[in-house]
Amino acid sequence: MLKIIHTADIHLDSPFRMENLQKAQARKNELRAAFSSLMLWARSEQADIMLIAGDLFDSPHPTPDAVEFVLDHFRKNPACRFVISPGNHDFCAADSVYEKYDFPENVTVFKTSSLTAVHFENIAGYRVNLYGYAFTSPILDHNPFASFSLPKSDEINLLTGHGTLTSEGGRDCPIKPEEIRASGFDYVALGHIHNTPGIQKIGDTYYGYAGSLEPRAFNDRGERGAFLSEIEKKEGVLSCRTSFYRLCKRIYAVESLNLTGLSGEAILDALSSLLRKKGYGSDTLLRLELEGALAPDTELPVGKIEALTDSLFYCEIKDHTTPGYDLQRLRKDPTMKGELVRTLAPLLESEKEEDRLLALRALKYGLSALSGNDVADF
Ligand SMILES: [Mn+2]
Repeated sequence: MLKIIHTADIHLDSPFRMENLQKAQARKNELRAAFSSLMLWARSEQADIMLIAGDLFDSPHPTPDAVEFVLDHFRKNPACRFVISPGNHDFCAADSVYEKYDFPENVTVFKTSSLTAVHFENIAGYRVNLYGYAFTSPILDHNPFASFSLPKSDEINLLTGHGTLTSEGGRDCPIKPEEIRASGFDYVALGHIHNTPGIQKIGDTYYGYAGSLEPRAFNDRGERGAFLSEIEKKEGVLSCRTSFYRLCKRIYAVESLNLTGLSGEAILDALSSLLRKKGYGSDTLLRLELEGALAPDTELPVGKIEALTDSLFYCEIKDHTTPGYDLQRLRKDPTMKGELVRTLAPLLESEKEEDRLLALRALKYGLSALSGNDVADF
C-alpha cells in the first residue's frame, strides 16, 4: 500500500492583515506551526510521498529563515519523497527560491511549465511515476497536461499541479475536468483554490484540491488540513481511500446576527447562544455582522458585546443595525434632538427603503453626537 499526503497553499511567511499587530504576528507563527504539524504527521503516518501542489511559499523570494525552516523539515524525514509543483505565488524563475537553494535529495521540484516526470522503480512495492509542472511566472495560461493520456497499467501515476478547475480559459492554469478524465493519472493533486469540496473521482482518476493548510482570511472558512490517501493497484485496478486531517490552528467564521426588536440582555443572550451553538471559542476568528432594527430607545451595548467575544481569538464586529427610535416622542423633544428628527422626517417617512435607511443612519450618528457619545461604528 502506497501512502500519499496531499497538501497545497501553505503560503509560508505571508502577512496577516489584522488591526491587532501582536495577533497578526501570532498568526504568522501559527502558520509555521501548522507546517510543522503537517511534517510531524507525515512522519508518524510513515507517508511514502508528500505532494505539495503549489504556493508552499507566499512569494518566489521567501526569507532565508523560512527556507531553512522548510529544508530542515525535509531533511528530517528522508524516508518520505516530497514533490513540489511551484504555484503562481512561489513560481520558479531564475532567482527564485527553487533555483537559488539546493533542496535535499528526497525532494523533487518541477521547474518548467511543460509536463515532466520522474520515475521510481520501487516505492512500497510499486513503480511510481510522478508528473508535474511549474508556474514560471505568475501566469500560466494553459494546462500542460491538456492533451496527455496514459494507457492503463500496474504502475502508479500521480500528478501534482497548481491550477483552476474550469471549463473556460484563464491565467491560473485552466484545467478542464475532461482533461483529467482523459489523462489516465491515478491521482491528480491540485492546489490554488483554498476552499475545497474534497477529493472526487472522474473516470478512473481521483482528483481535487487540498485547500489551504492554515486559513488566512475570512473567505478561507472552516477547518483546514491535508488529505491522506492509501493507494493500492492490482491488475490495473486502483483502490484509493482518502481521509481529511485537520491541521490548522484556527478557524475563520462569518456570522450575521439579526437583533430586530431586541434590547439589553436579550441582545447579549442572542449572541452568547450563537457562540455556544456554533462552538466558537479560543480557536476562532469571527467576523460578526449585526443586523436589524433594535427595540425603541435601545443602544447597542458595545462594551458588553466586546466582553462576550473576548473568549474568541479575534472578533471583528460590523454594526449594520438601525436604531429603533421612538420617533413620535423624539419629534416633540424641545432640544436639538427634536430639530434633527423633524429635519430628517421627510426622509424617515420616504417610500424608498434606501432613503429611510440612510436617514436612520444619519439619525443614529446625530443623536449619538448630541448625547456626547462616539459617532463611529465598531
Ligand atoms: Mn495559487
